[in-house]
Amino acid sequence: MDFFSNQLRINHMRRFTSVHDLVGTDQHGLQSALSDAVALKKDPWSMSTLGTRKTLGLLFMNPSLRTRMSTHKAASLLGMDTMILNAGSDSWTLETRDGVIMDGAATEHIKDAAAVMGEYCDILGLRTFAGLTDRNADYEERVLELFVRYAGVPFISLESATRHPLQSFADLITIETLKTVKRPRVVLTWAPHPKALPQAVANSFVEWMLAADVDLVVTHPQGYELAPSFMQGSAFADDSSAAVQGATLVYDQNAAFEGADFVYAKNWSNYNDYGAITSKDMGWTVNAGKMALTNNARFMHCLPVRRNMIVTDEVIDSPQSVILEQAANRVVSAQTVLMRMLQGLV
Ligand code: SN0
Repeated sequence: MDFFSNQLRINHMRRFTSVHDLVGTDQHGLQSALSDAVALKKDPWSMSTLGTRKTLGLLFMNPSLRTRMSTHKAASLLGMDTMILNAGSDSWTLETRDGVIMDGAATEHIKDAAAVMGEYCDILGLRTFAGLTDRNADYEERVLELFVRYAGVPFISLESATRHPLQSFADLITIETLKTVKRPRVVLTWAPHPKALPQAVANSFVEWMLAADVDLVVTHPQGYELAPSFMQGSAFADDSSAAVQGATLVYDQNAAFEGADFVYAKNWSNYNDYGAITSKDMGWTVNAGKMALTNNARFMHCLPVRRNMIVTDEVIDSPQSVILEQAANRVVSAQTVLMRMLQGLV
């Protein structure tokens, strides 16, 4: 079943939910977005009046450190005001299922919250993690789509069930600014974790890397295969003639690391046995021995990270680790997206 075909394109509200929303059909689109990002990184205050008298509203259904602070900061750099709500703690508990009888704990429907926030704000953002129980609901992005439909203003994803586009854009900016070869070998490796995590960061990283000028290799234990539409680069692609080369899957982590210029570690739970953890094999932890197989690769992780589970202290605290550059570039990616939205380009 193709979860991506019709469902999500019905809703044409201006939005940033995946790489396709930034790049459109223009094959130079990504390069031009990257140029904007590099210019803003160099001169962060260059557009400081673009967002004057505009308000950004951010609704968090799940915890956040980087997304909350970097998006707020990005808006400030553009002269925008920001209002942030944490659902369930400093606002009402929200119902996200459409059409249910609200006789339980949830006080307000997300449709009403979105519509009201849209009255107060010029751009709205939402964070909503995958539930990891109903794959259809997650991969159809039911919560995000409901919110977008009722928001009535341009929308920016702060991580949804299947993607984390602001993170992936920051990751791409990091790779572009640090690469020493034109087309680097980028390896996304699964690593062990005590809890079931969504596939969003991994899906999204694959999606952005396939749109960029890199060789992408994905490595994970058997059973951790990502959704075929992401691995093939066809998720969301409207035009099936736009053949994108997919990611290369290598089950042997050591073989995958050979010659790598960037190693990106991330845990995710099963897509096929949806939400299951079928391995916690510490043999997959990124350590110095594995990094020695690479082409002096930079180590990347989106954070938060479980140290000495995903990666050893030795590697994450080494000069090869670029986790802080990635986190810093979260401001740049958010600022670029907000700038383009204010300019009417997204
Ligand atoms: C989230 C995820 O999607 O994997 C957010 C990453 C930006 N990560 C977690 O929820 C980590 C939780 C944990 O227990 O380590």
